[in-house]
Amino acid sequence: VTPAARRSLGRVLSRLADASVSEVLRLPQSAEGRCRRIGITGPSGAGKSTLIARLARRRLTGDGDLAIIVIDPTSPVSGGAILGDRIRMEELEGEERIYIRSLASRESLDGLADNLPDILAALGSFGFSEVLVETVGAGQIAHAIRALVDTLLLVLPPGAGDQIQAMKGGILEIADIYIVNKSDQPGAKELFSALRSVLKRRPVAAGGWAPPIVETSFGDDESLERLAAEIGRHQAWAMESERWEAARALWRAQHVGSLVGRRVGEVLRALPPETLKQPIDTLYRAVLRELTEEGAM
Ligand SMILES: Nc1nc2c(ncn2[C@@H]2O[C@H](COP(=O)(O)OP(=O)(O)OP(=O)(O)O)[C@@H](O)[C@H]2O)c(=O)[nH]1
Ligand SMILES: [Mg+2]
Repeated sequence: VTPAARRSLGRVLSRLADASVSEVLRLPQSAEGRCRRIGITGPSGAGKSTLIARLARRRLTGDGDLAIIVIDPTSPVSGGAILGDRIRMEELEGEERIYIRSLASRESLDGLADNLPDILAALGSFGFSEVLVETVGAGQIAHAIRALVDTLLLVLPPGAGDQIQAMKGGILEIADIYIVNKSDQPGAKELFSALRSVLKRRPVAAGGWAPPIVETSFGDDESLERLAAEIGRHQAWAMESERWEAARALWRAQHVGSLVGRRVGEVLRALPPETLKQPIDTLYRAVLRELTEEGAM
């Protein structure tokens, strides 16, 4: 990322944060499909940011630059600055080929930023070859990010064994790589076994992906190499199966769904207050009419 590209990207992303739907649609849309997306999710304090900081340089392959998006449930708007040690990525500051941006999730329902699909698409059209997206949480948030990435990593700290038992039906269905992080701490082995016994029960179709469990810790470089390699292996598998194209189709569906939802909000807010006294079916048709006229233009 050249300094000029960094500045123009910063401007585009800031503009997207408050853009109307029609402004989003006017932005250049190209080449987003080549960008590989990796989601990193897990409970607060699991060590996700530390892990990303150590992993990032190892994911700089020959074909382009890397972007890191941190969805922050607490901060208002960071203006794209690195949030000091809150996101623990100081060691990447000054790395020319890595772009870091944090986004506020604000009150968005799914725990992601409302405009995340726009941001991810914009990063693709700026030519990034890979994006890492950090989100806090499991459950619903993991499901929401699943639909926007190629590869989903679930990061768990030792002591999460009980949670595993509770979550097995949900989150344990959707990650592509499970990470037992902070493996220097007591409880890592137990967590590993708990995960393994749950994952063993999950059938893998022929030619399908059997999610690996990787033990990592910030002081163990070799563990980070292993993780980087597992991500590469998953991407290679996805590209050879239908998964790659299916993921991109799902991204576009999510993106359009998010734009239509926001547009409906815009239309409703622009209605004269007395219109809202009409029955629901009348209102519904009024909103559809508005959207249809727009679509016909
Ligand atoms: N012992 C040990 N501590 C670690 C390791 N990785 C991270 N930590 C520590 O765990 C704490 C949380 O790390 P973060 O990287 O901020 O965790 P996070 O998952 O990004 O946290 P949130 O963004 O708040 O959800 C910090 O004090 C880290 O120094 C590790 O491998 N071993
Ligand atoms: Mg973090």
